[in-house]
Amino acid sequence: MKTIITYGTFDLFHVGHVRLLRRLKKLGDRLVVGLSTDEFNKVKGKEVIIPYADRYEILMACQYVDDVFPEDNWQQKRDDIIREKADIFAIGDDWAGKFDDLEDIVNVLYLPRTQNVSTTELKTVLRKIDQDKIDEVKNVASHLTELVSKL
Ligand code: C2G
Repeated sequence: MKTIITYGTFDLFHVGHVRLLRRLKKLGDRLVVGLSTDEFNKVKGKEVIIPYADRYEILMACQYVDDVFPEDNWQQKRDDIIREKADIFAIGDDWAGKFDDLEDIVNVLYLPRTQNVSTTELKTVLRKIDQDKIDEVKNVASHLTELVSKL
């Protein structure tokens, strides 16, 4: 039984996350994910949209994921790897080199990220949609005000 372990926030679950999890599952038999808690995301400096309970449920529904546990600090990886008997620690290459210190107990891999999609970009698009809607409502309101003033 070859176990793969990875970590992340997985906010606004998107195709970049799916492709990474699919690739990770292909490396072994069992994939376990350390999911960053809402509190730990504050430590990571990340503003999350989707709360931990929902991000947990979404990941557990993913066919590539066998188990999810909370990631609430930077130091827990070594203990997690030993508890889960992980053979491979893998994560996107935006973290290249950051976890090489774990090489004494696990095979560390950095995989290419999926280009042109990220939670940050999705948030920007969502904000833009909001702003467009606000502008549209403002235009309608000013048009109505103009019409009423002519009555
Ligand atoms: N990812 C990807 N392609 C993207 C976006 C993300 O391959 N377009 C990968 C990331 O490289 C990471 C995983 O999907 O391996 C989860 O991404 P994030 O939720 O952004 O993870 P991050 O906040 O980097 O958390 O202790 C490690 C951290 O918890 C990692």
